[in-house]
Amino acid sequence: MSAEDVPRYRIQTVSEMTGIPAPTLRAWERRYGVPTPNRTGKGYRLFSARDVEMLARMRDLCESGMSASDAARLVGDFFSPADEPAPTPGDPAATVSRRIVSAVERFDADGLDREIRLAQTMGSAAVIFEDIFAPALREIGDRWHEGTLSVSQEHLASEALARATRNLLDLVQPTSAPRSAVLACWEEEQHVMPLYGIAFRLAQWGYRCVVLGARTPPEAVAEAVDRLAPDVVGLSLTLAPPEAMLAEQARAYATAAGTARVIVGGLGAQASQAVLEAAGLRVSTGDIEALRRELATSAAG
Ligand code: B12
Repeated sequence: MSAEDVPRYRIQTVSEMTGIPAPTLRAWERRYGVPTPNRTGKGYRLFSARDVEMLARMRDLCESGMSASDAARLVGDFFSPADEPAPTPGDPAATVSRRIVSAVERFDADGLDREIRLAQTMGSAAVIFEDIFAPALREIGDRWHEGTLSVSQEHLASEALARATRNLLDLVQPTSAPRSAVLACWEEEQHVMPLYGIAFRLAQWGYRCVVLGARTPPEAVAEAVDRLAPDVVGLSLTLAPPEAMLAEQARAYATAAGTARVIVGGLGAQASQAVLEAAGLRVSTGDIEALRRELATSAAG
């Protein structure tokens, strides 16, 4: 028996550790068998560390709006995996990220959904995206680029992760926020996931984000700015076009944004900083703390 499975905690202790009332703990065991703790000779429940972890996950899922029966099924599946790799000790986010990749390798669509739903309980939305979804996306995409994962596997993963990311953003978006942002990909840009990475950060800083998505030309940005009057326009550029075309497009985006503050980020933006700045656009170097400070200053000013 591993240390995690040793029965040690009485029900009151577990209730204090997890914040779950003791009657709820008994009800979850009775209704769903989640978890099924050992009993002492006198019949008192004794929970293991694994049981406590299971309960904490169950609590998080219920708090995020899932029904107790769905949460129990998910938690039960995760803690008794059949043919899936066991979680390895160490960083839990990295472990779940690897399990997402591994589900894609097996083309296990249900397993992929389970891992993604579990990931959604593992911290703030920005952390879930940056520490779990983005590393999985990068690895899956890189393996597709090098030919060790098929187009079909890449699509399976991109679609599932994109759906989960959008749902997560809907959940965490502030509703009546004092500030707003319009986020869009540069003309011809298809890498849309980086936009969501920045949306989670902006949501955390109190911005309501409208995501226009892939391939958004300056005219479309202009219309959104006109209708929504955002404080910030965030543009994502991964693959930059040739320099002369980029400079022309950059000027068009600067005009389209009007008085809103424009920030361009992404791999392509960093590589073309001088051209973009010459057109009056501000380039994010990827230092998220610097961006937070900069936006806070401009919002105050
Ligand atoms: C997934 C992926 C795809 C998917 C995209 C799915 C989708 N709907 O988004 C698909 C399969 C469609 C794809 C297609 C292509 N891809 Co691709 N793709 C990737 C991959 C693996 C991951 C990209 C990603 O989602 N990263 C996750 C995000 C969260 O991270 P990020 O990009 O670093 O973004 C962060 C910051 O840059 C910053 N940021 C980004 N934007 C902004 C904006 C603002 C305002 C701010 C403040 C910050 C900010 O914040 C983000 C969050 O932390 C990368 C390789 C990699 N390891 O990154 C290649 C990569 C980007 N792709 C590449 C290429 C070449 C292509 C294709 C041309 C391949 C082809 N031959 O068809 C096409 C082109 C599509 C196009 N015209 O846009 C190259 C680009 C090389 C380059 N820069 O010159 C890369 C680097 C792969 C490589 N090693 O060669 N790709």
